[in-house]
Amino acid sequence: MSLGVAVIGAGVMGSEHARLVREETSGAHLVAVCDADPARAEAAARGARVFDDAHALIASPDVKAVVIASPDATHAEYALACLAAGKPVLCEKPIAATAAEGMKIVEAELSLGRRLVQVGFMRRFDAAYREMRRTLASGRIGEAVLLHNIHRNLAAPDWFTGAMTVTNSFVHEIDISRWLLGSEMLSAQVFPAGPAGLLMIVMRTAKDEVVSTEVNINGGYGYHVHAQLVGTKGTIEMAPPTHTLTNAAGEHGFGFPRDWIPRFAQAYRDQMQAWVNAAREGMVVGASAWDGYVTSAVAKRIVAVMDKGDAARIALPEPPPLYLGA
Ligand code: ISE
Repeated sequence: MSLGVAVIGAGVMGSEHARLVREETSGAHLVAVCDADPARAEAAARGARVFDDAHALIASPDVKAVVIASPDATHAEYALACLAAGKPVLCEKPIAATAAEGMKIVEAELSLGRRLVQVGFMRRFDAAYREMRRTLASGRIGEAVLLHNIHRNLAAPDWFTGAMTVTNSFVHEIDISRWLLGSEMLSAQVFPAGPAGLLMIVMRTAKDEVVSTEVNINGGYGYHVHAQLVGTKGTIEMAPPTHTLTNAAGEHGFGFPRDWIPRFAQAYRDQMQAWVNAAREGMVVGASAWDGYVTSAVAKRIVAVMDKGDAARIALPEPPPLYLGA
């Protein structure tokens, strides 16, 4: 039976998730969209029901699974309500505005005795990152030593505060670096560079790998994500994520999109299909609530030192058995 999916939040990501459910996902249909702005909700719903109260949407009997794409500060409240209703959730990153709220979601799953939350770390579904992980596992480039990440946005909106560079953008590198290397982060140091919005963050893992990341929320030319993994016997890095190269105006090359949706279009599609397939089987794939909590806990330590230039030690609790092997 087709899964009735509802989307909370009809901004850039919520509208895209609603479109994916409507047009590009098999085994699911869009039943409702909720947003404080009714016009935005109507536009994303395209005939599905519209709510202005997320709790009423979660309680609705035809809503069998929920995508949370509302502002970061509301994620935990809605994820906890979905868990209380026993409904599977695809929650946009970050899982919560604080690590403590992220832990509440973990605790709610522990008391239910099962996992219902997938966090929308869509890079885990990206073909390039997947190939880098497979290549490392094959032994072809030896043991991992270094991971260099670049994460540039075109321009940050006014409401994007300093800490959000870490809690909203850099959380992607925290998650994907843990996933690629299979290591937890032990320490981090932040080197602010140039004008506001550019951070160089260097982390060391429990296996002594070094992860360097340029997070630049005002890169000025487009959306650009790159990674290069250095091993003891070779390296693997992303090739330009385009299918074509253009010759025009005396130049040869490819363009950068304005935001992450075109760059990660297939990853978002695959993430949605994988979530729906798993939810229909009563399972969860992708990043777990524990992964979401860990990224927020690491982000919190980084935010605490980012203005001081100190190195932060990162101490994480052991994962509960529910999350082992997840
Ligand atoms: C945005 O919210 C996203 O999730 C994008 O994937 C990320 O690259 C961007 O920096 C964030 O602001």
